[in-house]
Amino acid sequence: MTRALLVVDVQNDFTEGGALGVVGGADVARRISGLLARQGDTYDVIVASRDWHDADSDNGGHFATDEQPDFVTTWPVHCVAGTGGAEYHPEFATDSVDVHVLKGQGEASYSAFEGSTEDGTALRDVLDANEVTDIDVVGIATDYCVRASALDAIHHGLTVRILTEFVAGVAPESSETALKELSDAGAVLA
Ligand code: VGL
Repeated sequence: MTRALLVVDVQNDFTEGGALGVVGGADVARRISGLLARQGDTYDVIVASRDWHDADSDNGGHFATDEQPDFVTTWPVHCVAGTGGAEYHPEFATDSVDVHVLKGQGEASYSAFEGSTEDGTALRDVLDANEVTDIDVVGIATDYCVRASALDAIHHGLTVRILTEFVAGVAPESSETALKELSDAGAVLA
């Protein structure tokens, strides 16, 4: 068994005070740092993803430009590449992260599996090169990017666990629905 940890989008804009701040986001950043300090060495590969949208575009309709965001398919401008909002939350200790993935350049890209490293290697190829069989998924947001990333991990044939103390969602109801859907799809809620 080769186990990876995927930390999804623990970025300033998805935490309290950010453009799309999720309640509990900063707490998740702190908890993940604690997890890494205690158990980081039990993972063979640690990956972190960041939403990394273009500044000069609506990113395929992902940014609400002419109307109010509906917070389901359209969103306030967030995580624009190179801005403070797109940086990792300062309380997410990234020193043990082996692989950094960027996603969402010109498109929504909820899943980290749509992302790639700075040298253009797709996340799935990083995991395959490391012969990863199992993946734990944590981060923000439970009901959007964590959900989409974990579903893609299952579709990629990985054994998936969602560490539910280390996720935060946009809304309680859709987060609960997402966890149920992930469980039904074969993920273990740990
Ligand atoms: C996300 C809403 C919009 C996420 C990204 O990271 O879950 N949510 N864009």
